[in-house]
Amino acid sequence: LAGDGFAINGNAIVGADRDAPQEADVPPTAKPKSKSVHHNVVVHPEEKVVNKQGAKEDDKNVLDAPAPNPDDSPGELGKPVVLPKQMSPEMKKAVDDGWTKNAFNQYVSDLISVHRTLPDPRDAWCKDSARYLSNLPKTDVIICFHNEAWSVLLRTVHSVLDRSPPELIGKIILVDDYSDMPHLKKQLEDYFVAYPKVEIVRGPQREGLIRARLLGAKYAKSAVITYLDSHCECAEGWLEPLLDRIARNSTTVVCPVIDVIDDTTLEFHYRDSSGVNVGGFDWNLQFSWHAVPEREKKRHNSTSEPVYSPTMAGGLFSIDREFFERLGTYDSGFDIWGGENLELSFKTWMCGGTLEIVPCSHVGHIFRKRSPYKWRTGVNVLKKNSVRLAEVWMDDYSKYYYQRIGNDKGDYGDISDRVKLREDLECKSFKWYLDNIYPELFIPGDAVANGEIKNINTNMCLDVDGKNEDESPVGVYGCHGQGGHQYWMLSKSGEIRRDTACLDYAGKDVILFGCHGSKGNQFWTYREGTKQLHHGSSGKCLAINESKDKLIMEECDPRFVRQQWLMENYDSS
Ligand code: LR7
Ligand code: MN
Repeated sequence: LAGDGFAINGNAIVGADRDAPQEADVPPTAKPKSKSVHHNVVVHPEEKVVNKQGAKEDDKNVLDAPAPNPDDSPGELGKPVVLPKQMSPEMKKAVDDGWTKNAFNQYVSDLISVHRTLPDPRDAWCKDSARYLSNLPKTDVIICFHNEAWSVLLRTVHSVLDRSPPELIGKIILVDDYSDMPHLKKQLEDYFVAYPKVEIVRGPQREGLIRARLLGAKYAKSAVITYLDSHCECAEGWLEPLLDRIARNSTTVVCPVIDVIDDTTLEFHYRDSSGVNVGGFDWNLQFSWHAVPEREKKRHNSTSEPVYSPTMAGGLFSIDREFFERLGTYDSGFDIWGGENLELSFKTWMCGGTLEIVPCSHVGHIFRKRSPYKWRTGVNVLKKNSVRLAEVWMDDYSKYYYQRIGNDKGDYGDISDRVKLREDLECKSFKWYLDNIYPELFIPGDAVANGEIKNINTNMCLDVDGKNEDESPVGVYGCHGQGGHQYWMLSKSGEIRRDTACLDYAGKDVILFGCHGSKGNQFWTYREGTKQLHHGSSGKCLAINESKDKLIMEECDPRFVRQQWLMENYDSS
């Protein structure tokens, strides 16, 4: 593993092999424990082990159970906290600073108890304890953070301690990925002295969340590992339904339903089981959510039963520790953020496991609109991770991703170990995965054409500014040959699509709209001879306007060059 860290547990320093601190401060009972934490760990020269003063590891999660908050305290029961419109300049500055540092409303979070209550999001079906095995395995909970807000991090940890059966929690391992915010230093260590189950591991350099998770995993001892992001809140009964699935089959990897904690008000919005989504991905290798497919619904009597999911979002899941190791954990060549969720999803399915979303288990997550922390400069980290993923796991289907990035793979490092892992595990093919686990995914190879759609005699290509979001207007932009927003597919059924969005014309503008598969406004025919793109329901043709900066729809006339388009990789057969 890259990057060994040092473990810190509470505030008294013990038994580091090197640069050993004051032994006198160390209660004798604490010492063997810290050693055992390390027995199979390569000790980094920087490694320091710190243990708490005589804290006894028993099955209690909380030393002093907190007094319940009055129901009208801010944010109790997951209610929103709304700041006044009029704020003093000092308060306004504090609010703005909180947003800048965290990309969520830290000021509001700080007003809410770190032990706040949540509504119980479970269906009645879930509350029947007879559904769960009585002898569930323990889990260690690993929470990685890079510069997380104090109240948010603490609320994450307390939500685990306060709402899990104590006998099911081994340790809570907080992995500090080289944060520099002062409250995450000694203040954090001091705070958790009172909580014997909480251990802090600090990496010696910025690793990114993937290697930080691997570092945390080295300290895990329980049968199951549960990962959470550092801005989560576990709801009542979240853990038992997850562990139950693993207890029944150790190759089942499970995710809770991820409820939304609002980034502005910290309101906890939960989804009931009828609104459960499963994970997918697109050929840009971005994760996406989808309604539970019909074929999957048919397997169940109740919407509360666990459902198969082609992929996971990444941050919140439980996995049998040995199965995780067998799968080769994560690719440690993945940097900072992204792609690891698909890697784990693909190999879980391809190498003998199953991946499920468990509707009875609910954990909230603060979804934010931007990433508040620094990534690496000068490298496209996400692309590098995704290319590693594609090279190792996607067989010939990797080409569809490469088309999306202009066939420029860049330097993605050495992957020979990961290729060998896949061989050793004798995993199934990516085609098997697509056919059996994710048949809903549109395969670009099934398209009649794919790539850019270029207006003849101009250098203008069909382009959409921004995301593949519904109702984004489609226009033209100078052809850049790099895929991205200029990558389109013409499907056999006459859609011009990208991922799940289709070119749609309802009489006004040409826009992107979710593909519905019923032709109509999304039905296009490429007339190879005249190079026209004919629209089904209107009978018009797609053209570029006179100033060559907009799309128009007009009566078809093969003499107009403005109606002539070149479809890349058009297959006339
Ligand atoms: O360099 C870093 N080091 C870290 O330790 C960068 C991040 N981190 C930590 C960070 O503090 C946080 O706890 O890693 C965690 C994830 O980072 P976020 O919260 O900034 O990103 P995110 O919520 O968008 O992350 C989603 O996608 C990631 C892809 O690598 C991971 O899989 C995250 O775990 C994942 N989060 C979820 O799945 C929660 C639900 C979001 C959705 C959909
Ligand atoms: Mn997150």
